[in-house]
Amino acid sequence: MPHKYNNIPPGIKSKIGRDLFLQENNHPLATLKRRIETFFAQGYIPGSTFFKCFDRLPQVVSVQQNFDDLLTPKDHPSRQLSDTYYVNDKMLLRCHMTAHQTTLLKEGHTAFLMVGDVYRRDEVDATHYPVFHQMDGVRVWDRYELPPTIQADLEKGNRDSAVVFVMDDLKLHLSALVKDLFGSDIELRWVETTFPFTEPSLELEIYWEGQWLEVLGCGMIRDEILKNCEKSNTIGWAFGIGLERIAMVLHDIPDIRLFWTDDNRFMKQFQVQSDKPVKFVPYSKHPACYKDISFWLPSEDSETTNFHDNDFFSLAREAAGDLVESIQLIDSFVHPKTRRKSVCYRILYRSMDRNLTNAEVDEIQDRIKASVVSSIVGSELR
Ligand code: FA5
Ligand code: MG
Repeated sequence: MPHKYNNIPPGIKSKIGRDLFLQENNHPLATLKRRIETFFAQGYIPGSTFFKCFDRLPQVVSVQQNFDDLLTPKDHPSRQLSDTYYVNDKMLLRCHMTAHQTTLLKEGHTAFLMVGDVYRRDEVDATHYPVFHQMDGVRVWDRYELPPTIQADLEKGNRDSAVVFVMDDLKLHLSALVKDLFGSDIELRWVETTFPFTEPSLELEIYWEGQWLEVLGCGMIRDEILKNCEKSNTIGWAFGIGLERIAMVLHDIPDIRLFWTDDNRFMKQFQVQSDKPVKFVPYSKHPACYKDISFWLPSEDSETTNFHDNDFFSLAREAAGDLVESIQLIDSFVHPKTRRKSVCYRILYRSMDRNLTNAEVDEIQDRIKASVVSSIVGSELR
Protein backbone atom coordinates (compact mmCIF):
# COMPACT_ATOMS: atom_id res chain seq x y z
CA MET A 1 0.00 0.00 0.00
CA PRO A 2 1.53 3.34 -0.94
CA HIS A 3 1.84 5.71 1.99
CA LYS A 4 -0.75 8.50 1.84
CA TYR A 5 2.10 10.98 1.51
CA ASN A 6 3.67 9.16 -1.41
CA ASN A 7 3.24 11.30 -4.54
CA ILE A 8 6.13 9.93 -6.64
CA PRO A 9 4.79 8.53 -9.93
CA PRO A 10 6.61 5.77 -11.87
CA GLY A 11 7.86 8.23 -14.53
CA ILE A 12 9.75 10.16 -11.86
CA LYS A 13 11.01 7.04 -10.10
CA SER A 14 12.46 5.85 -13.40
CA LYS A 15 14.71 8.93 -13.56
CA ILE A 16 16.51 8.02 -10.33
CA GLY A 17 19.85 6.50 -11.23
CA ARG A 18 19.97 7.87 -14.78
CA ASP A 19 22.87 10.04 -13.56
CA LEU A 20 23.16 12.22 -16.69
CA PHE A 21 25.79 14.30 -14.91
CA LEU A 22 28.07 11.27 -14.43
CA GLN A 23 27.95 10.00 -18.02
CA GLU A 24 31.28 9.62 -19.76
CA ASN A 25 30.03 10.37 -23.26
CA ASN A 26 30.40 14.17 -23.24
CA HIS A 27 26.83 14.74 -22.07
CA PRO A 28 26.67 18.55 -21.67
CA LEU A 29 25.61 18.24 -18.01
CA ALA A 30 28.57 15.97 -17.26
CA THR A 31 30.95 18.31 -19.07
CA LEU A 32 29.64 21.33 -17.16
CA LYS A 33 29.90 19.47 -13.85
CA ARG A 34 33.52 18.61 -14.65
CA ARG A 35 34.34 22.21 -15.61
CA ILE A 36 32.98 23.60 -12.32
CA GLU A 37 34.73 20.89 -10.35
CA THR A 38 38.03 21.65 -12.08
CA PHE A 39 37.57 25.36 -11.45
CA PHE A 40 37.21 24.75 -7.71
CA ALA A 41 39.92 22.11 -7.54
CA GLN A 42 42.73 23.91 -9.31
CA GLY A 43 42.91 27.04 -7.26
CA TYR A 44 41.86 29.47 -10.03
CA ILE A 45 41.57 31.98 -7.22
CA PRO A 46 45.07 32.64 -5.85
CA GLY A 47 45.37 31.19 -2.36
CA SER A 48 42.03 29.45 -2.63
CA THR A 49 41.55 26.09 -1.06
CA PHE A 50 40.78 22.69 -2.62
CA PHE A 51 37.06 21.85 -2.81
CA LYS A 52 36.16 18.20 -2.42
CA CYS A 53 33.35 17.10 -4.76
CA PHE A 54 30.53 14.81 -3.62
CA ASP A 55 28.65 13.40 -6.62
CA ARG A 56 27.08 10.20 -5.31
CA LEU A 57 24.88 11.51 -2.51
CA PRO A 58 21.52 9.68 -2.24
CA GLN A 59 18.47 11.34 -3.84
CA VAL A 60 16.18 10.35 -0.97
CA VAL A 61 16.78 12.52 2.09
CA SER A 62 14.84 13.30 5.23
CA VAL A 63 12.43 16.20 5.71
CA GLN A 64 14.87 17.19 8.44
CA GLN A 65 17.80 17.46 6.00
CA ASN A 66 15.89 19.09 3.13
CA PHE A 67 13.93 21.62 5.22
CA ASP A 68 14.25 21.64 9.04
CA ASP A 69 18.05 21.73 9.31
CA LEU A 70 18.03 24.62 6.83
CA LEU A 71 15.53 26.59 8.93
CA THR A 72 12.79 26.47 6.28
CA PRO A 73 9.61 27.72 7.99
CA LYS A 74 6.95 25.08 8.67
CA ASP A 75 4.46 26.88 6.43
CA HIS A 76 6.86 27.43 3.51
CA PRO A 77 5.14 26.52 0.19
CA SER A 78 8.06 24.34 -0.93
CA ARG A 79 7.20 21.86 1.84
CA GLN A 80 3.76 21.10 0.41
CA LEU A 81 2.78 17.93 -1.43
CA SER A 82 1.96 20.15 -4.41
CA ASP A 83 5.62 21.18 -4.74
CA THR A 84 7.75 18.31 -3.43
CA TYR A 85 7.88 14.56 -4.08
CA TYR A 86 7.45 12.69 -0.80
CA VAL A 87 8.29 9.03 -0.12
CA ASN A 88 6.41 9.22 3.18
CA ASP A 89 5.90 11.88 5.85
CA LYS A 90 9.59 11.76 6.87
CA MET A 91 11.47 11.13 3.61
CA LEU A 92 11.42 12.86 0.23
CA LEU A 93 13.24 13.31 -3.08
CA ARG A 94 15.60 16.24 -2.42
CA CYS A 95 14.36 19.45 -4.02
CA HIS A 96 17.80 21.07 -3.83
CA MET A 97 21.37 19.92 -3.25
CA THR A 98 21.50 22.11 -0.14
CA ALA A 99 19.75 19.16 1.54
CA HIS A 100 23.19 17.58 2.16
CA GLN A 101 24.82 20.70 3.57
CA THR A 102 24.40 20.04 7.30
CA THR A 103 25.26 16.34 7.00
CA LEU A 104 28.61 17.16 5.38
CA LEU A 105 29.31 20.05 7.78
CA LYS A 106 28.70 17.69 10.73
CA GLU A 107 31.19 15.26 9.16
CA GLY A 108 33.77 18.03 9.42
CA HIS A 109 34.17 19.12 5.78
CA THR A 110 35.07 22.78 5.33
CA ALA A 111 35.26 23.29 1.54
CA PHE A 112 33.11 21.12 -0.69
CA LEU A 113 30.84 20.79 -3.72
CA MET A 114 27.67 18.69 -3.94
CA VAL A 115 26.26 17.84 -7.36
CA GLY A 116 23.27 15.76 -8.35
CA ASP A 117 19.71 15.44 -9.60
CA VAL A 118 16.96 17.34 -7.74
CA TYR A 119 13.20 16.89 -7.98
CA ARG A 120 10.37 19.43 -8.00
CA ARG A 121 6.70 19.40 -8.93
CA ASP A 122 6.53 22.42 -11.19
CA GLU A 123 5.26 23.99 -14.39
CA VAL A 124 5.56 22.32 -17.79
CA ASP A 125 7.47 24.31 -20.41
CA ALA A 126 10.79 24.45 -22.30
CA THR A 127 12.78 25.49 -19.21
CA HIS A 128 11.10 23.39 -16.50
CA TYR A 129 11.43 19.67 -16.01
CA PRO A 130 10.54 17.78 -12.81
CA VAL A 131 14.12 16.53 -12.54
CA PHE A 132 17.04 18.90 -12.99
CA HIS A 133 20.58 19.23 -11.68
CA GLN A 134 22.28 21.49 -9.19
CA MET A 135 25.82 22.09 -8.02
CA ASP A 136 26.07 23.46 -4.50
CA GLY A 137 29.24 24.73 -2.87
CA VAL A 138 30.17 25.44 0.75
CA ARG A 139 33.20 27.13 2.33
CA VAL A 140 33.56 27.65 6.08
CA TRP A 141 36.32 29.10 8.23
CA ASP A 142 37.17 28.63 11.87
CA ARG A 143 37.46 31.95 13.64
CA TYR A 144 41.20 31.56 14.22
CA GLU A 145 41.78 31.26 10.45
CA LEU A 146 40.39 34.76 9.85
CA PRO A 147 42.46 37.96 9.66
CA PRO A 148 43.21 39.24 13.23
CA THR A 149 41.11 42.42 12.84
CA ILE A 150 38.04 40.35 12.00
CA GLN A 151 38.74 37.99 14.91
CA ALA A 152 38.95 41.02 17.20
CA ASP A 153 35.65 42.42 15.87
CA LEU A 154 33.96 39.07 16.45
CA GLU A 155 35.34 38.96 20.02
CA LYS A 156 33.61 42.29 20.57
CA GLY A 157 30.36 40.91 19.15
CA ASN A 158 30.66 42.92 15.93
CA ARG A 159 29.98 40.75 12.85
CA ASP A 160 30.13 43.44 10.17
CA SER A 161 33.69 42.87 9.02
CA ALA A 162 33.13 39.09 9.00
CA VAL A 163 30.10 39.50 6.74
CA VAL A 164 32.12 41.65 4.32
CA PHE A 165 34.96 39.09 4.34
CA VAL A 166 32.65 36.14 3.60
CA MET A 167 30.54 37.90 0.97
CA ASP A 168 33.62 39.28 -0.83
CA ASP A 169 35.18 35.83 -0.99
CA LEU A 170 31.90 34.34 -2.24
CA LYS A 171 31.46 36.98 -4.95
CA LEU A 172 35.09 36.65 -5.99
CA HIS A 173 34.72 32.89 -6.53
CA LEU A 174 31.37 33.03 -8.30
CA SER A 175 32.14 35.91 -10.63
CA ALA A 176 35.43 34.22 -11.58
CA LEU A 177 33.54 30.97 -12.20
CA VAL A 178 30.95 32.65 -14.43
CA LYS A 179 33.73 34.38 -16.39
CA ASP A 180 35.52 31.07 -16.75
CA LEU A 181 32.34 29.50 -18.13
CA PHE A 182 31.04 32.32 -20.35
CA GLY A 183 34.15 34.34 -21.13
CA SER A 184 35.52 37.45 -19.48
CA ASP A 185 33.20 39.79 -21.42
CA ILE A 186 30.07 38.47 -19.77
CA GLU A 187 28.06 41.15 -17.98
CA LEU A 188 26.81 40.17 -14.54
CA ARG A 189 24.96 41.69 -11.62
CA TRP A 190 24.17 40.78 -8.01
CA VAL A 191 20.57 40.98 -6.84
CA GLU A 192 19.54 40.87 -3.18
CA THR A 193 17.14 38.08 -2.31
CA THR A 194 16.18 35.84 0.61
CA PHE A 195 16.68 32.15 1.41
CA PRO A 196 15.77 30.56 4.73
CA PHE A 197 19.34 29.31 5.18
CA THR A 198 21.50 32.34 4.28
CA GLU A 199 21.72 35.97 5.43
CA PRO A 200 22.62 38.08 3.52
CA SER A 201 21.49 36.30 0.35
CA LEU A 202 22.17 37.13 -3.30
CA GLU A 203 21.30 35.91 -6.77
CA LEU A 204 23.73 36.18 -9.64
CA GLU A 205 22.30 37.19 -13.00
CA ILE A 206 24.02 37.26 -16.36
CA TYR A 207 23.07 39.41 -19.34
CA TRP A 208 22.37 37.03 -22.17
CA GLU A 209 20.73 37.75 -25.51
CA GLY A 210 18.99 40.88 -24.34
CA GLN A 211 17.85 39.81 -20.90
CA TRP A 212 19.01 39.21 -17.35
CA LEU A 213 19.00 35.52 -16.47
CA GLU A 214 19.26 34.16 -12.91
CA VAL A 215 21.88 31.42 -12.72
CA LEU A 216 22.48 30.85 -9.03
CA GLY A 217 21.52 31.66 -5.45
CA CYS A 218 24.03 32.15 -2.62
CA GLY A 219 24.79 33.82 0.67
CA MET A 220 26.36 33.69 4.14
CA ILE A 221 25.32 30.58 6.05
CA ARG A 222 23.13 31.50 9.02
CA ASP A 223 24.87 31.18 12.39
CA GLU A 224 22.07 29.04 13.76
CA ILE A 225 22.70 26.35 11.14
CA LEU A 226 26.41 26.22 11.94
CA LYS A 227 25.68 26.17 15.68
CA ASN A 228 23.36 23.17 15.17
CA CYS A 229 26.26 21.45 13.38
CA GLU A 230 28.47 21.98 16.47
CA LYS A 231 30.32 24.75 14.65
CA SER A 232 29.59 27.83 16.75
CA ASN A 233 33.03 29.26 16.03
CA THR A 234 32.65 29.05 12.29
CA ILE A 235 31.48 31.39 9.54
CA GLY A 236 31.07 30.69 5.83
CA TRP A 237 29.27 30.88 2.51
CA ALA A 238 27.12 28.61 0.35
CA PHE A 239 25.80 28.69 -3.20
CA GLY A 240 23.56 26.62 -5.50
CA ILE A 241 23.78 26.67 -9.31
CA GLY A 242 21.25 25.24 -11.78
CA LEU A 243 23.24 23.20 -14.31
CA GLU A 244 20.58 23.01 -17.05
CA ARG A 245 20.10 26.73 -17.02
CA ILE A 246 23.82 27.29 -17.68
CA ALA A 247 24.19 24.46 -20.18
CA MET A 248 21.17 25.68 -22.19
CA VAL A 249 22.72 29.12 -22.51
CA LEU A 250 26.26 27.88 -23.23
CA HIS A 251 25.18 25.50 -25.98
CA ASP A 252 21.98 27.15 -27.32
CA ILE A 253 19.89 24.15 -26.20
CA PRO A 254 16.30 25.30 -26.76
CA ASP A 255 14.35 22.74 -24.72
CA ILE A 256 15.18 21.13 -21.37
CA ARG A 257 13.77 17.76 -22.52
CA LEU A 258 16.72 17.39 -24.91
CA PHE A 259 19.06 16.52 -22.01
CA TRP A 260 17.06 13.29 -21.63
CA THR A 261 16.71 12.28 -25.27
CA ASP A 262 18.02 8.97 -26.64
CA ASP A 263 18.22 10.47 -30.13
CA ASN A 264 21.82 10.32 -31.25
CA ARG A 265 21.36 13.52 -33.27
CA PHE A 266 21.60 15.32 -29.91
CA MET A 267 24.55 13.55 -28.32
CA LYS A 268 26.66 13.29 -31.47
CA GLN A 269 26.91 17.08 -31.66
CA PHE A 270 28.83 17.12 -28.37
CA GLN A 271 31.54 14.69 -29.48
CA VAL A 272 33.91 17.30 -30.91
CA GLN A 273 36.93 18.58 -28.98
CA SER A 274 37.00 22.37 -28.88
CA ASP A 275 37.95 25.24 -26.59
CA LYS A 276 34.63 26.93 -27.21
CA PRO A 277 31.33 25.41 -26.11
CA VAL A 278 29.59 23.54 -28.95
CA LYS A 279 26.58 25.41 -30.35
CA PHE A 280 23.75 22.94 -30.70
CA VAL A 281 22.04 22.96 -34.10
CA PRO A 282 18.42 21.84 -33.67
CA TYR A 283 17.57 19.00 -35.99
CA SER A 284 14.40 20.05 -37.77
CA LYS A 285 11.77 21.29 -35.37
CA HIS A 286 8.80 18.98 -35.68
CA PRO A 287 5.30 20.41 -35.86
CA ALA A 288 3.41 20.98 -32.63
CA CYS A 289 -0.22 20.33 -32.01
CA TYR A 290 -2.32 21.43 -29.09
CA LYS A 291 -5.37 20.03 -27.38
CA ASP A 292 -7.49 21.54 -24.63
CA ILE A 293 -8.96 19.70 -21.71
CA SER A 294 -11.48 21.11 -19.28
CA PHE A 295 -13.01 19.63 -16.19
CA TRP A 296 -14.93 20.47 -13.04
CA LEU A 297 -12.96 20.23 -9.85
CA PRO A 298 -14.40 18.34 -6.86
CA SER A 299 -17.11 20.34 -5.10
CA GLU A 300 -16.02 22.74 -2.36
CA ASP A 301 -17.04 20.53 0.55
CA SER A 302 -15.20 17.43 -0.66
CA GLU A 303 -11.91 16.28 0.81
CA THR A 304 -9.87 16.76 -2.35
CA THR A 305 -10.61 20.43 -3.07
CA ASN A 306 -7.05 21.50 -2.47
CA PHE A 307 -6.26 20.73 -6.09
CA HIS A 308 -3.10 22.41 -7.38
CA ASP A 309 -2.11 23.08 -11.02
CA ASN A 310 0.99 20.97 -10.35
CA ASP A 311 -1.30 17.96 -9.76
CA PHE A 312 -2.53 18.24 -13.32
CA PHE A 313 0.95 18.93 -14.73
CA SER A 314 2.28 15.85 -13.00
CA LEU A 315 -0.44 13.50 -14.23
CA ALA A 316 -0.16 14.86 -17.78
CA ARG A 317 3.61 14.29 -17.75
CA GLU A 318 3.05 10.75 -16.57
CA ALA A 319 0.54 10.02 -19.35
CA ALA A 320 2.36 11.84 -22.17
CA GLY A 321 6.00 11.52 -21.15
CA ASP A 322 8.35 13.81 -23.04
CA LEU A 323 5.82 14.34 -25.86
CA VAL A 324 4.30 17.21 -23.91
CA GLU A 325 6.19 20.46 -24.45
CA SER A 326 4.16 22.86 -22.35
CA ILE A 327 0.89 23.19 -20.48
CA GLN A 328 -0.95 26.42 -19.82
CA LEU A 329 -3.99 27.13 -17.71
CA ILE A 330 -6.09 29.07 -20.24
CA ASP A 331 -9.35 29.46 -18.35
CA SER A 332 -10.89 28.94 -14.95
CA PHE A 333 -14.20 30.05 -13.49
CA VAL A 334 -16.57 29.31 -10.64
CA HIS A 335 -20.15 28.37 -11.51
CA PRO A 336 -22.38 31.06 -9.95
CA LYS A 337 -25.00 28.59 -8.67
CA THR A 338 -23.13 25.42 -7.78
CA ARG A 339 -19.93 27.29 -6.71
CA ARG A 340 -17.97 24.55 -8.44
CA LYS A 341 -14.75 25.53 -10.20
CA SER A 342 -13.93 24.59 -13.76
CA VAL A 343 -10.43 24.67 -15.25
CA CYS A 344 -9.21 24.46 -18.83
CA TYR A 345 -5.62 23.56 -19.75
CA ARG A 346 -4.01 23.80 -23.16
CA ILE A 347 -1.49 21.02 -23.77
CA LEU A 348 1.11 21.54 -26.46
CA TYR A 349 2.38 18.28 -27.92
CA ARG A 350 5.62 18.03 -29.82
CA SER A 351 8.22 15.32 -30.11
CA MET A 352 11.87 16.34 -30.07
CA ASP A 353 12.69 13.57 -32.52
CA ARG A 354 9.86 12.90 -34.97
CA ASN A 355 6.42 13.87 -36.28
CA LEU A 356 3.45 12.86 -34.17
CA THR A 357 0.31 11.49 -35.78
CA ASN A 358 -3.07 12.88 -34.83
CA ALA A 359 -4.22 9.40 -33.78
CA GLU A 360 -1.26 9.08 -31.44
CA VAL A 361 -1.95 12.45 -29.82
CA ASP A 362 -5.66 11.63 -29.47
CA GLU A 363 -4.73 8.45 -27.68
CA ILE A 364 -2.49 10.30 -25.22
CA GLN A 365 -5.17 12.94 -24.68
CA ASP A 366 -7.64 10.13 -23.85
CA ARG A 367 -5.15 8.71 -21.37
CA ILE A 368 -4.86 12.10 -19.68
CA LYS A 369 -8.66 12.38 -19.48
CA ALA A 370 -8.91 8.92 -17.93
CA SER A 371 -6.20 9.84 -15.45
CA VAL A 372 -8.03 13.04 -14.42
CA VAL A 373 -11.19 11.06 -13.71
CA SER A 374 -9.41 8.31 -11.80
CA SER A 375 -6.92 10.36 -9.79
CA ILE A 376 -8.71 13.65 -9.03
CA VAL A 377 -11.50 12.20 -6.94
CA GLY A 378 -14.76 14.05 -7.53
CA SER A 379 -13.69 15.73 -10.77
CA GLU A 380 -15.83 15.65 -13.90
CA LEU A 381 -14.79 16.11 -17.53
CA ARG A 382 -16.66 18.81 -19.43
C1 FA5 B 1 17.94 26.87 -4.35
O1 FA5 B 1 17.63 25.76 -4.74
C2 FA5 B 1 18.92 27.08 -3.20
N1 FA5 B 1 19.13 25.79 -2.55
C3 FA5 B 1 20.21 27.67 -3.72
C4 FA5 B 1 21.14 28.13 -2.62
C5 FA5 B 1 22.09 27.26 -2.10
C6 FA5 B 1 21.02 29.41 -2.08
C7 FA5 B 1 22.92 27.67 -1.04
C8 FA5 B 1 21.85 29.84 -1.03
C9 FA5 B 1 22.79 28.96 -0.54
P1 FA5 B 1 16.63 28.08 -6.24
O2 FA5 B 1 15.35 27.37 -6.06
O3 FA5 B 1 16.55 29.52 -6.63
O4 FA5 B 1 17.54 28.05 -4.93
O5 FA5 B 1 17.48 27.31 -7.33
C10 FA5 B 1 18.85 27.57 -7.55
C11 FA5 B 1 19.15 27.55 -9.04
O6 FA5 B 1 18.65 26.35 -9.63
C12 FA5 B 1 18.45 28.68 -9.81
O7 FA5 B 1 19.23 29.84 -9.79
C13 FA5 B 1 18.34 28.10 -11.18
O8 FA5 B 1 19.57 28.22 -11.88
C14 FA5 B 1 18.13 26.63 -10.92
N2 FA5 B 1 16.70 26.27 -10.98
C15 FA5 B 1 15.73 26.49 -10.05
N3 FA5 B 1 14.56 26.00 -10.45
C16 FA5 B 1 14.76 25.42 -11.67
C17 FA5 B 1 13.95 24.71 -12.61
N4 FA5 B 1 12.66 24.44 -12.36
N5 FA5 B 1 14.51 24.28 -13.75
C18 FA5 B 1 15.82 24.51 -14.01
N6 FA5 B 1 16.65 25.16 -13.17
C19 FA5 B 1 16.14 25.61 -12.02
MG1 MG C 1 15.53 31.28 -7.33
